Amino acid sequence: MIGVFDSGLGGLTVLNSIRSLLPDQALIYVADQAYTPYGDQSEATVTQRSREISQWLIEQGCQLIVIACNTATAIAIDQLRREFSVPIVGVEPGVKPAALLSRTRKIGILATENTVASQRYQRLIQAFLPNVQVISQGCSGLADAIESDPEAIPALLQKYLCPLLDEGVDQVVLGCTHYPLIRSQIEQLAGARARVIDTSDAIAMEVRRRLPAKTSNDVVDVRWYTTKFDASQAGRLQHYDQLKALAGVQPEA
Ligand code: DGN
Repeated sequence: MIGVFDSGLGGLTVLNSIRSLLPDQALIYVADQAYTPYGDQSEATVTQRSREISQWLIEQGCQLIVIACNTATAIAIDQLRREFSVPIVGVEPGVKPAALLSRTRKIGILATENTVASQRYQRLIQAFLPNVQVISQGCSGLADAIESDPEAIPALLQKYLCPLLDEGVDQVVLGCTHYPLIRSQIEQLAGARARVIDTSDAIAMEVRRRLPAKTSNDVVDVRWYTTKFDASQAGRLQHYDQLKALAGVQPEA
């Protein structure tokens, strides 16, 4: 069984890629919506939330954890790998494919402020300099808008994406797992000027590579949880039907 988590709905984009590649694996998804967006939380909070959720997923029987969040990967993955013995797969912006594909030698990266400020991210982009100019754009509020305020999305995209296009980037990397949920809006704005790069499928392949040979999948299904609950439900994770709908899963009969 594989455990996947994100601050909210964004990790569903990774979950869907894993389900397509590994349809025989049981999965548990946790949306930490009580603490979304991770992009605005302190490093200590993101690390603590990632630790608690990973612990809980392991207690449920998960043999591999996917941090389906660039922000939590950038901040917490090294620490979690020291603390837990199961394989932990993270996500990171697809700088490498973008650098390989770029003809203008200018690539743009959209991510949360926390990801862009992280040492891990800074190290990642250093590897491609000076061959490629990397323009990093922290997109404060965008993941939040995708989560709960879709009407705010067009203005935020104008603000964050248009300056990158005006600078001449020909690749736009989605460095936050929420952003593929609005891929069509991003592509529409980019038009023919830039290609949009998402790494969900590459992450799924990494999961397949790291999966222990023997995994327990007695019941192959996907279980969905959110940490956001009514006061009356305090202390319990609940199934969250909206997650199923957003993940493109038909409601059960
Ligand atoms: N989806 C997450 C990421 O990839 O960074 C976090 C978004 C957020 O919580 N702001």
